[in-house]
Amino acid sequence: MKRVIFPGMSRRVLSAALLVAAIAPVVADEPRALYQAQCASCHGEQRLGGIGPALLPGNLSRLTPQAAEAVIRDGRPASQMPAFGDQLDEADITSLAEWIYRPPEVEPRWGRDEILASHEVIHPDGSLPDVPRFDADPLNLFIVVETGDHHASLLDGDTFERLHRFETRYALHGGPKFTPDGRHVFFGSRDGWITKYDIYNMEVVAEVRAGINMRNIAVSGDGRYVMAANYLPHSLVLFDAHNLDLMKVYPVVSEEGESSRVSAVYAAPPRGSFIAALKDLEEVWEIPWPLPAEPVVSTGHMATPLEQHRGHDTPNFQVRRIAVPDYLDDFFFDLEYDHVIGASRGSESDGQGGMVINLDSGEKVADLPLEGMPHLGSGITWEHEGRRVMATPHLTRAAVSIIDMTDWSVIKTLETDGPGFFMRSHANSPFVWADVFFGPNRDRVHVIDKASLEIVETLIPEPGKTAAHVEFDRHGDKLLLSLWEEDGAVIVYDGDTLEEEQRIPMSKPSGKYNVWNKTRYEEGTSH
Ligand code: DHE
Repeated sequence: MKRVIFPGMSRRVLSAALLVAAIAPVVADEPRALYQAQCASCHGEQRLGGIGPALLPGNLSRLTPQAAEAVIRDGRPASQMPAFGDQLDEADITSLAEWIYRPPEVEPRWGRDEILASHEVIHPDGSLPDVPRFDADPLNLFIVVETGDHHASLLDGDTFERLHRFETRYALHGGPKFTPDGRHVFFGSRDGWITKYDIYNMEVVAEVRAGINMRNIAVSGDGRYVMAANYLPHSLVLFDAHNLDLMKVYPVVSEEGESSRVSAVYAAPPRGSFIAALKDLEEVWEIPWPLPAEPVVSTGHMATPLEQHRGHDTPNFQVRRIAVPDYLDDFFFDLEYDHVIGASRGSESDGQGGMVINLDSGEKVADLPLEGMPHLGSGITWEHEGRRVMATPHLTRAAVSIIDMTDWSVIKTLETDGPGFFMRSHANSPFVWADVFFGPNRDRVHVIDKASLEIVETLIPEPGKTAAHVEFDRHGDKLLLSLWEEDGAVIVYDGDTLEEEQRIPMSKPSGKYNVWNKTRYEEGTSH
């Protein structure tokens, strides 16, 4: 058996892998040693997850052992799971697949007590000054997540000066979420940590660990609550956003007692609720937060109490179960949050399409022919010839699909230079930016004209280097694109001329998040 070095693996992870390998010399027929040598650096020594998901029987219910062998052999598209077929023989692959279905020696636990014990308030809410310690427009700042050395940078969105750079928890995933005033931002890490950062004072103010293997977090439209979605344990966890005090742990279990991982949780401000995508149950969960007495005006779609509707009478913080016809673990919402467009992935029936569910009635209103794993979470919308359209990239198909949201028909399929991960625009921009994240053309970015629905330009900022994920400034004038490499950069472009203006060195920058766009739920960005 040969030893594997993961492509693109950071030095920190690599040294962890080598350390594990050094401690546990590999004996070919011993699955524990094989696992430690090949898998532990990403999936955790105890199989509790890391950069990769937890590998325990309770988290593999949608994967047959044969499919697990195929993933080990061939890798998993659209994830960081590489193919081991060249390094491991069939006996090793079978042995590893069997190992991950064995019950753990000690059942992992992360409940109330563990969450409370992890909680740290560094600067209690209200104890730091209320005025920014910088001159920049506080609504035109960018947060840039740097996954190479686990840092984040705060950029002035007008001058692109770096105001602060600070260490984050290991392997942040999902977008950081802002309070509606744009003063605080919350980060979620794959290993379960939630960090609250005070942008005005450029300080981490509170932290808590919500789970062992977490997916993402959401912040309520009024900025008062934070919800975390976990793969391990199977839970949603609610916190008071002020100091990250624990409010409630929701075990995610069906009425028949079957438990489920949570793929992700989203805030739906017009509905006044959190919406959770469940990985192992054919249900969507909606959990309302208390509606404010006064209208909240800071998000684009939350103007008056009249516009706030729930379409149901579920009490605050109680779960409303919405039964759906399939597993739905990747979501996109219409602007009003009346409908969720969902797609199933992570099972053998991967990526055959999507469906549209009315969140009030729970009824399926349309099927969407979107084979090739649409990445709905990256979808964006705009007005086209008097109709609202949405566009989504595909994780396993070189295409961008454009859908008319009035009748849910696919009106255009654009051929791209490879499967993409992220798309972005801004209401003030005539263009949509779509990256080519996978394959030999991962150094390319397509620019699509919103009026003609055609690719009008393909940029190659740095040949051979992955170019991905765009975010506009608050005005839609300039945008940032990541050179997604260890010695990477964010590149500032002019949104109209498409000319490069400057490069800011960064360590494998992934997502970039503009305060205005996020707090206003700008139509061209993720929410
Ligand atoms: Fe993500 C967001 C799921 C792999 C980088 N990713 C999201 C969200 C979901 C999701 C549900 C939206 C949550 C949110 O923002 O609150 N991602 C998944 C997967 O299921 C998948 C395919 C497999 C997995 O390992 O989890 C996956 N994601 C990746 C990566 O491999 C990426 C490229 C690198 C990384 O850091 O893990 C990656 N995902 C991101 C980023 C966002 C994200 C940067 C936020 C995008 C945004 O602009 O809002």
